Amino acid sequence: SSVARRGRGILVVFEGCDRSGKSTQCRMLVDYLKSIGRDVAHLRFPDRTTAIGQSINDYLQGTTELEDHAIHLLFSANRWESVPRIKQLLDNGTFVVVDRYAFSGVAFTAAKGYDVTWCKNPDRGLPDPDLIFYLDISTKDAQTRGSYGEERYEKAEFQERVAEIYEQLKSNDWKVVDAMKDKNEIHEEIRNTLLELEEQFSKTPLKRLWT
Ligand code: FDM
Ligand code: MG
Repeated sequence: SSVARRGRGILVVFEGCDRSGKSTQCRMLVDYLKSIGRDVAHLRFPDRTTAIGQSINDYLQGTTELEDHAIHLLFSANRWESVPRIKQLLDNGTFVVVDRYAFSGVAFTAAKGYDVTWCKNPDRGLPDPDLIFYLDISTKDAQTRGSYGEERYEKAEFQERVAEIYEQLKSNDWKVVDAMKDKNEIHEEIRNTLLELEEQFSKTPLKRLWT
């Protein structure tokens, strides 16, 4: 295009409990960025399309059992295997919008009773998201959106513990969004935040997570 290069792309992550609307908001943001002519890639973790992702999928669907630490490391490996692609996209000035990231990894394993620091270690050094949108919803409200699915972890009691770990992980720079608001209102809030901060981030080098 004839537009001057704007610097690197922005890494945007969506986190939140099941039924918080993450996937909807990711889609809306990706569609919006495309509509204004931006290059954008939409990723989600777990990425079930790879060999590692297939093992994760089997575990989530309950067709296989895996030891808790082992599955944790597979989720992390599933992120690491996509790092070359993420870096390349960002280098090319592409927005990367990600549905779940290392925070899900920590929240779901720590919710089983494991040490948060241990859970963070394998993901230390991943590309650090520029923006983290946390879609905040109570487990009660999430349940009013219809019953949970059939996959592992889709139980109210477990989701409650996941939410507690997210609370511990949240830092000041997370953008916490009230997930009970109207989805269009949430989308506007998110895109405004992104457009406001885009220039600033595109000029700062990508950092490494938890280092
Ligand atoms: N999940 C997801 C984890 O346990 N660890 C991780 O690192 C990630 C990325 O996998 F229950 C859990 C969260 C969820 C399940 O996620 C599948 P999706 O978003 O429903 O596909
Ligand atoms: Mg799910």
